[in-house]
Amino acid sequence: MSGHRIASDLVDQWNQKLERSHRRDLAGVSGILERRGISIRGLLDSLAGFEVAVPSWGFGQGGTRFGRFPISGEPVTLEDKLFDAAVVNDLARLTPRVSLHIPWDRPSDARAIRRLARSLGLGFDAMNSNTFQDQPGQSCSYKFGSLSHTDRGVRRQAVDHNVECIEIGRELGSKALTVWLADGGSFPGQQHLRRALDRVIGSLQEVYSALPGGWRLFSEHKPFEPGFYSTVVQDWGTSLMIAQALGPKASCLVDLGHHLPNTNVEQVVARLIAANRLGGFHFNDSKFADDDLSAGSIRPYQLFLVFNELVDAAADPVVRKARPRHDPSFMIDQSHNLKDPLEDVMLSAIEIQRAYCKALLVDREALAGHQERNDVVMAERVLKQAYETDVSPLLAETRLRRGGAIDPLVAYRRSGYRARVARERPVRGGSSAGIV
Ligand code: PSV
Ligand code: MN
Repeated sequence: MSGHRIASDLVDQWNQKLERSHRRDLAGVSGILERRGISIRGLLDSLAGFEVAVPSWGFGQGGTRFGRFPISGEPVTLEDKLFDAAVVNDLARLTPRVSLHIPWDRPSDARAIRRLARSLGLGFDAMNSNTFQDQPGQSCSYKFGSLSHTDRGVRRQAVDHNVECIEIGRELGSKALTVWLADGGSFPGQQHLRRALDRVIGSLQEVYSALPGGWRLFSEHKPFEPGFYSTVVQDWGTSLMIAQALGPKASCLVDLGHHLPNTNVEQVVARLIAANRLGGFHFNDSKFADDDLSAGSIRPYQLFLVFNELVDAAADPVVRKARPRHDPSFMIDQSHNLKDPLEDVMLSAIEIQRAYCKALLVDREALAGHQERNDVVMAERVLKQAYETDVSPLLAETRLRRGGAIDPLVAYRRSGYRARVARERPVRGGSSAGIV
């Protein structure tokens, strides 16, 4: 069993070496922020409450349509993935929950997995169903759709699978189901565009009625792929129609990579907040399409602007009064085809936290005033001033206070974790293609 956590005394040792320079850096940024009238204590309190879930499928090496080049020590079992997730959380102290994909991560003994997770300081976030691939032994094929299929039997199978995901999630302590559908078509005429959506809504109503109390259902949109002509849940508008048709436990999930080029994603977020149907996020970044690149690696300003909407909404009395409560879930959904997945999950979580922290620095009163007076330059300057502040020492301080590493990447590399698990875990096949 590859249960190698990184010993906390090693983390402490490395922290001690870095502590003096960290204190100096922290004093520097604290001075700047205090001059702006920002309370460091309030900032650190908000950061202490911020968490992001990690994807179980993000710990294996991803690939492209053309090939996959595995890294040594890739996790093979769900247990392996939990050990990797625990390392990320132990060092960054930011990711205490794991989001599972079924059947990729179907636990053979859910109670034992829940116990193992707890012993590693982890819990479970949203469950993800998978009706975009056929599974061995399955009686119907999803080649022409799942919840939208013309055949009632296929729809039944897809509904049952989603209900099974809820049941597994219930045993694990999860509280949400994320539904992403590959349903759509690659050629005009293939599908009746309106009826396909009617069938998805009908099927999801059955899934919705199986949600236990306190659970939420997230509907995730995506414009294309695998369908290259039409996708049934192609954008936030359709996703919102679905959520509204289902009921208050249903809301929309925004995967940052699931938009056509140049979409104003922060405005999509603002609209979903206005409709009180923003359920959560799949964070990643993209240059061309659904590239699943590391969060903040291509468009860090966009990530900041998304958090700017979230921080603004959290302080808005209208949003605060809304029922069901505005409480979006934060999850990472990435594929790592070149980087060590464990390093990238960890660093991406920190980039997301960085965007949140910078959004907390926005002088909202000043911004509102400039907006009222239509002072475009000053309004933008307020945002830029927050965005350009180096908040790294505040993030490091948050980790340190929670028992994590000042520099988690160096701590991880020095720990020799990857080499240790490489000795234990069998090598997974390399040449075949595969996104995840
Ligand atoms: C689809 O591209 C997606 O974003 C969905 O969230 C899936 O569940 C995930 O990727 C994993 O393939
Ligand atoms: Mn996603």
